Amino acid sequence: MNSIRLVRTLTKCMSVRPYSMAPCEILELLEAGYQKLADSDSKSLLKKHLTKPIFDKLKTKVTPSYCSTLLDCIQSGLCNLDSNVGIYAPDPEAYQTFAEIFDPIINDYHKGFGKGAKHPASCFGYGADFPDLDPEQKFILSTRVRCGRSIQDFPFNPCLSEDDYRKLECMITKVLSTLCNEHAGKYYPLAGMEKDVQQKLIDKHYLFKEGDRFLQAANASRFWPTGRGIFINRARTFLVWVNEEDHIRIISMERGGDLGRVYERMIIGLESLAYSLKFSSDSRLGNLTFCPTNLGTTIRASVHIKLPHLGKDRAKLEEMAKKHNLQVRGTSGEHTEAKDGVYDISNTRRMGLTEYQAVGEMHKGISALIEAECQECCKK
Ligand code: ADP
Ligand code: DAR
Repeated sequence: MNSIRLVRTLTKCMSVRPYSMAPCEILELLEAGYQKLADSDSKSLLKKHLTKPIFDKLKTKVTPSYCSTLLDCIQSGLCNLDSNVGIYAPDPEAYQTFAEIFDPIINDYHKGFGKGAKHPASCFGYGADFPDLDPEQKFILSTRVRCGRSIQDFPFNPCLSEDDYRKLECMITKVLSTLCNEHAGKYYPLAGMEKDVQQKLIDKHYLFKEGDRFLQAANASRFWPTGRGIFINRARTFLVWVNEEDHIRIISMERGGDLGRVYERMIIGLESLAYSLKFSSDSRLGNLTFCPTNLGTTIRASVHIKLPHLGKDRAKLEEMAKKHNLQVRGTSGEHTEAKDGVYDISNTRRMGLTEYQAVGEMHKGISALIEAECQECCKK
């Protein structure tokens, strides 16, 4: 019965969405993938929350406008059992159509954003409220604040056509070319970029990595590198990623720990783009993004920091960071190891609180970690 229902539904969708496989294949892949996940020791939020009743209820559903399936949402988590989360939204409607699996994962990741919760209206506050975290420059190498935005009326990576990627790149780079003063800069398409130039930008932590297996398994890397690229201002303190994981990533970063100045620079850049582009948002979830971990404020404020004592044991550091709603990543970002004791530590929560509160939570947590490091140092 299920396969007949899915076949009927997907056959209607063929005009909207040229699937790469037949409906019955999709169902077979879902059933086999679910069983493999259920039998695994995966620690992903997908494994934790995708119960059999929820799976059976969702496996024949598709989103109304883009015909995205449950497989489109969870195939990355089925292929990568080491996923932390394991699910992405192939289009903005997926959060509604597949709410039974997205809502418990959102609630878990963002620490208590339950079904009845509503993301608050934007409130950025003032960067001046976040003084330099490390004025003596003893611990923090650099500070970065980023947010993401999706362009209204476009789906997310798995549903974008090659033409969509080109259209998005054209729309976004047209606005980027109007940025002025400190934010003025140049756009560098990934297509045609010399490999050594690309690697240098990645090594300097400006440009996104290529070949992220989680994004590839989510069908987020099709037509690569068409439509992808990076905008860089003259001082290399303001960057915009185009069509990596999200349509737009707006990034401010600089050496040292002056979180307030980095944050203010990101706000001004975002406001300049918001003046000319319409972003995709939801009254309950806030700003919509490809990954549910980035919904709401979409803000990740991070430091590259060396903590000689606390940093000796990553597991202990992660435990201490978690108490402050902070997340520890390696030196080259997510799913990487720390090199030379440099950790990327940032706020975990991005929704259910304002931008000002999310950055405040990071400022408070990093200050607490530096305080603990100094106490450890005095004991020795
Ligand atoms: P995001 O989700 O913010 O894109 P990633 O974990 O993919 O985060 O990191 C993207 C890039 O940004 C990586 O090269 C990472 O090393 C770099 N990065 C993150 N925080 C900082 C920081 N405070 N200073 C310098 N580079 C940073
Ligand atoms: N790698 C995926 C996504 C985790 C969140 N990070 C993002 N969206 N970049 C995982 O499930 O581990």
